[in-house]
Amino acid sequence: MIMNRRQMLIGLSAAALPQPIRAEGSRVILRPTKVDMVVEGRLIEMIGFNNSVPGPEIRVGRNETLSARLENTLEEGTMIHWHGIRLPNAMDGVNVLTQDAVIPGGSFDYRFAVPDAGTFWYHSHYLSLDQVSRGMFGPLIVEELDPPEVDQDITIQLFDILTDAEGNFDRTFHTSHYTTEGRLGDVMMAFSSSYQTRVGERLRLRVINPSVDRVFKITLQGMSGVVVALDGMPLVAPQLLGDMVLAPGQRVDVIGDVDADVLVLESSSVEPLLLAKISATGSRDKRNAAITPLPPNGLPQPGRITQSVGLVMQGGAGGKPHGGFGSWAFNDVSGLPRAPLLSAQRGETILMQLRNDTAFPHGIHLHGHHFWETDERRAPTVLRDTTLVEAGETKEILCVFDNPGAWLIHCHMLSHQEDGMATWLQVA
Ligand SMILES: [Cu+2]
Repeated sequence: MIMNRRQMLIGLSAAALPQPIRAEGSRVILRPTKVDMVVEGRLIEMIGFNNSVPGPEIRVGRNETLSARLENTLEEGTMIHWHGIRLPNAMDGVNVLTQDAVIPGGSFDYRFAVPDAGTFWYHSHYLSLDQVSRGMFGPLIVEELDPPEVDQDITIQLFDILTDAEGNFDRTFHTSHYTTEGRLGDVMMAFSSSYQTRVGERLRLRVINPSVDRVFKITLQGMSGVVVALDGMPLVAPQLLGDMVLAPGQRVDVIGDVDADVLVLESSSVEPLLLAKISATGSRDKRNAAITPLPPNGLPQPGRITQSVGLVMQGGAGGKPHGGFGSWAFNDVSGLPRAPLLSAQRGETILMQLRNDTAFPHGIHLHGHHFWETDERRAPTVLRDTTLVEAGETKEILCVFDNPGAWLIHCHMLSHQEDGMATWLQVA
């Protein structure tokens, strides 16, 4: 569903997304193709998996094996990264570090077990600023063995598109895209897997931000409930639903009861924008059962800290000079250095100090693992795979590096990643 600012305020028309694909026991085929989308009344040429932007929602049960073949019918290389999944390194879909690009006409078989239930997503990790902005992403939902009782389990994907003066997809790149917040689109949107509900229904909303650079601030109206998971990982204590800030790559799971039409609002500016409306028609008896925490995924708890590593974000407009060749750098290096940022023995707990020495926020994403955010006493708080570090802010995270391989850590503002904000680490 695409709307411009005016349409968003006066009414919404829902476009049907493809039916979810169940992945147990059969191979999923993902084929990127050209897709025409209607944006502000004009056809825009995008690229989507299986003729759809977003790509089909893949659903699979926890501990099952996901088997997916990427068939590249594009005239350019590509590959798929499975964001947030703790998978074998060779399946991670990262250019150079874990695989070569799948060439036009080529294919690649991804096959891995999914150890954690939760809300994940997949996207191109090749020329990703360009390919993700053109639509190469989709949800990957790993279902609990005993899912919470809800009337609907709805996926909401936030996105934006940059258009030019004629309203066509703008593929030109300006220096300012790389040195500021990124290549923000002028048309914001949300794709919901359902647009109908009833007063009294209990909904699970899985909100995903696959946009390339935009930090969304989302307010939900018309329902009351709790946040039950962040980046796919259940919260021990669900948090009362309030404004939700999602950096690119992040996810928030909400369970709540419907009081009226459910409005998904972007509330960064004074005048909130309506991104999606799930209309309440009719009603059902409200559920009396309390909303309980989701079952934990059982990730290892942090142990004694054996290494402390600093990661300093540098560069951008107004930033101090640094030693890297790009607009952005980590620790004075732009792009992947020959030596890893850190080498960990399997099972080590490492403290990483993420220091944002720039004038812009960054969403730092670690591959192959989740990590703990910490409080002032360095006690672990919540598990994430992507954390938003505001301008001037320093965050300390704790990670148990128990997944062997060469793993990328980068800014998920893909303009920043492309212009230097990426490095890697080695787990033996
Ligand atoms: Cu960044």
